[in-house]
Amino acid sequence: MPSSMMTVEQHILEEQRRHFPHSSGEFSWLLSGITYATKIIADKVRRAGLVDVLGSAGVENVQGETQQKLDVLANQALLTSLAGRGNVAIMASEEDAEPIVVSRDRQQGRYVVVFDPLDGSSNIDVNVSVGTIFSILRREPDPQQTRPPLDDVLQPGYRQLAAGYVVYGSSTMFVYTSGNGVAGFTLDPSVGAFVLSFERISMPEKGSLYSVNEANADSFPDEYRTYLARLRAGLDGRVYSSRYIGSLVADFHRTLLKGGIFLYPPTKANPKGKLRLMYEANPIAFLAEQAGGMATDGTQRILDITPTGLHQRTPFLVGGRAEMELLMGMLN
Ligand code: P6P
Repeated sequence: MPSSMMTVEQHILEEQRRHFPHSSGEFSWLLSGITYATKIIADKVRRAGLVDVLGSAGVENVQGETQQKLDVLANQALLTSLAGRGNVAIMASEEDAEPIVVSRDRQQGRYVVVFDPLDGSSNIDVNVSVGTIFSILRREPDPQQTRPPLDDVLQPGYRQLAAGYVVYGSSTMFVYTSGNGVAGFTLDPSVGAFVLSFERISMPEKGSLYSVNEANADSFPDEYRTYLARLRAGLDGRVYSSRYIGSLVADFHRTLLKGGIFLYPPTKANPKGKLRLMYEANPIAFLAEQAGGMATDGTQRILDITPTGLHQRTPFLVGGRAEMELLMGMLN
């Protein structure tokens, strides 16, 4: 099939046939639950100024952050779509304090899906790119229904079966990995399908951009300030520029395609980092490694961290090999 006609669902099926010849295709069915929900989200994001989805929903989420109306809509779209797939036992969302058990599939459901339904949502009102981030984990059947749902969710990132994001930017793109490289799909509004646009994405080993909220620089540990000064002075003849959107998916998407480094170090306000391990750092780290990059918390590989809480935070450093190896050499 010409790649220009390859949809993400067909790509998943091809991947499964190639790497898991005996799989039942239910993984593709699960992924289509995510793509369906993100098409609903994309439609609302694209028309945010015309339909009543801008502004605050007037309530706080588990993070203590004011929920935007689109946060609520995006969360509901994913919960409803995934619960109807018939193979998802548990879902965990940035917007909900505890995991959600899909009662009908609690015994036999083989998947856990963890997601940030609308990351960077505070940017919506000013028309800046936002994104959906997801992580898919295996779940052993629990016929006796005795295992606490959180035990199925709190798995280290190296056990992810697949991960990805949708960036609602100048175009809407679905980027994912199932452990065999990273592929990108662009939503074609004329047919309502995500169509293959990047067969295999590789992160450049050396870039010329760094992405960090410089307003926090005074509270970074000294090594980070020294590192950023080193980049500004030039590395191997490359002088670095700074780009920071303030929306993780958009900042990472640029880093994935152009190289360089994204950093959210420990700060005074967030001494353990701001970004969430389970539904921000882990999926992005899986993608970065699959594209040839690296992701750490400053001391260890993100994917090796054993989670202790659904909403735990972590320092997050992700980028091309050259920038990451230099930083890790300065931190350790
Ligand atoms: P700051 C958005 O709120 C978010 O969770 C990420 O998308 C983004 O990378 C980060 O926070 C931005 O945080 O402190 O720089 O505004």
